[in-house]
Amino acid sequence: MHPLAQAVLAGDVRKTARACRVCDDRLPGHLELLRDLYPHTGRAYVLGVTGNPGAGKSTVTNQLIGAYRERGQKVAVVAIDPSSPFSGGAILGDRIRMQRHFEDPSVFIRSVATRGALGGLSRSSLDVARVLAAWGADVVIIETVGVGQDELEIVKAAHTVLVVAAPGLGDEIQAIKAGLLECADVFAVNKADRDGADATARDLELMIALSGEVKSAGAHSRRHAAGHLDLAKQTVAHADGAWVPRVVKCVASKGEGTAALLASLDAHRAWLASPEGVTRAAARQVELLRASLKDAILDAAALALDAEIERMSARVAARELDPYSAVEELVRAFRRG
Ligand SMILES: Nc1nc2c(ncn2[C@@H]2O[C@H](COP(=O)(O)OP(=O)(O)O)[C@@H](O)[C@H]2O)c(=O)[nH]1
Ligand SMILES: [Mg+2]
Repeated sequence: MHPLAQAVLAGDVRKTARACRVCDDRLPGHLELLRDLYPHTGRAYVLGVTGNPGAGKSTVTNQLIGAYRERGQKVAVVAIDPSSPFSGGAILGDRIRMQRHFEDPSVFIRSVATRGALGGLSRSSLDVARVLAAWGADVVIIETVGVGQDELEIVKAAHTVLVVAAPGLGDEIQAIKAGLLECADVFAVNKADRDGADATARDLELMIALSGEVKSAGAHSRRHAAGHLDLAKQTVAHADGAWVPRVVKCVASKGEGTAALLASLDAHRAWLASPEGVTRAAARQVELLRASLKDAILDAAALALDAEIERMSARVAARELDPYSAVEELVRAFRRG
């Protein structure tokens, strides 16, 4: 067993921090460490929190930490903010917003550095999340800015995806563009103390209802599973057992709405045990494994074909070879091993 694995499993905070660093920086032995820890990571509930910068993700996270702590649960937070990799400003802000939990030995807050490598960010964040699950966290919250493919990949690895939106930022439209609507399980419309929160919540409800209608229209001929929209109650129900994303208004800076938010997260967690929930988890697992495989193959190919890639690039640049044939040739070379 990796020397750090035992300490992580024993709940040693300092050594767990070191284990996080080993994984984040991919230091020698990190795969061995992760392999040793993996069998102990299945118990944790992983919550992905995403949304535009400034929407209130860290403030909401702070409230959720408090709520889970009240239940006596151990909580870990992995905070990622690719928007400010150098200044560290966002991370500092996050620290301030989560400060009251920094002294609590049952709360572990870890920030993950951004890296340029393709897929690197999602890989290190998920690895760190696993270390923290092995440390004994009942809940692992991964906070990330929902802007890119990398970030979507990260939250998709979570059991539940919480998207934090705020009025006046055009978050409803952003959510569609960024593909968030497809992967959000719960929307928090934060800053409900400001104008426009009702409108934002209504827009989101409507978009959820419409996307539900489209989905069930496709399935209609098969199983007559049309969703119905009840605007009066602001709820949408699907007959086919699919989860319908919920929209909850809150004022995270004052702790208002946290209980309702938690109730929705709990409801989603319970849904995950249903046949439809199990099916979704399986589909997500396939996606995840594909993504890891892509990373691994890219790494392996870049390593094995380094010289070959340079040679081919020179030939393409000199127009002796077209790029399509070059790629084909590289794939052949990689297959030959
Ligand atoms: N008015 C108001 N401001 C809030 C609320 N929640 C957070 N904020 C403020 O919004 C700013 C951004 O919050 P933060 O949690 O750092 O957002 P993040 O970038 O999404 O993590 C901070 O100045 C917070 O104090 C809220 O419910 N109402
Ligand atoms: Mg933040």
